[in-house]
Amino acid sequence: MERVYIGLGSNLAEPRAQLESALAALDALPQSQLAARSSFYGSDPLGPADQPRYVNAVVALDTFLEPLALLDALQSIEQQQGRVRKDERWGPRTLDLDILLFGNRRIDEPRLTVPHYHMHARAFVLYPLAEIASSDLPLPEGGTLQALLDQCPFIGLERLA
Ligand code: PH2
Ligand code: MG
Ligand code: MG
Repeated sequence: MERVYIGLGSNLAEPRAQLESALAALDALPQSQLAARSSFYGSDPLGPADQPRYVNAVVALDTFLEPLALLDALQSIEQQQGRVRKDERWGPRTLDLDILLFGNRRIDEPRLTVPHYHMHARAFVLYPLAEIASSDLPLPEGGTLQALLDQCPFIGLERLA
């Protein structure tokens, strides 16, 4: 079994409700156990500025699924929640589920790169992650979560009640 961290994001069609249903769907995944969830955070959009603010969160999932099987399951949850894939990079979406870390593995496949691109400098990933992971959490490429937090100011982020 491996500990996987998954980032959740939404900025369309009632983002908080999108995240709540995603949590229920993650909890129902086969061969997997939802171990922890962060608070929800409001965040300024990264990418095109003419889109609504996001709601973001991070969960810890303990799973026996292999990475690509988990990716398939996450993409099917995204689709069930009305995700339409467009060409626009970093455009608005009803639900985005990103595999951030998969145990201590590095994965470099056409469909999946782990650790997730850019997670190292995104406040809306690192601060929720820090709520549910130890600050000593080792990263596959060396260093710890704390070292990333030290380089990443808490800007454009708001912890939601
Ligand atoms: N996701 C993106 C693009 N921009 N901005 C915020 N604040 N939060 C996100 O989850 C996000 C984003 C593409 O996945
Ligand atoms: Mg994303
Ligand atoms: Mg994604």
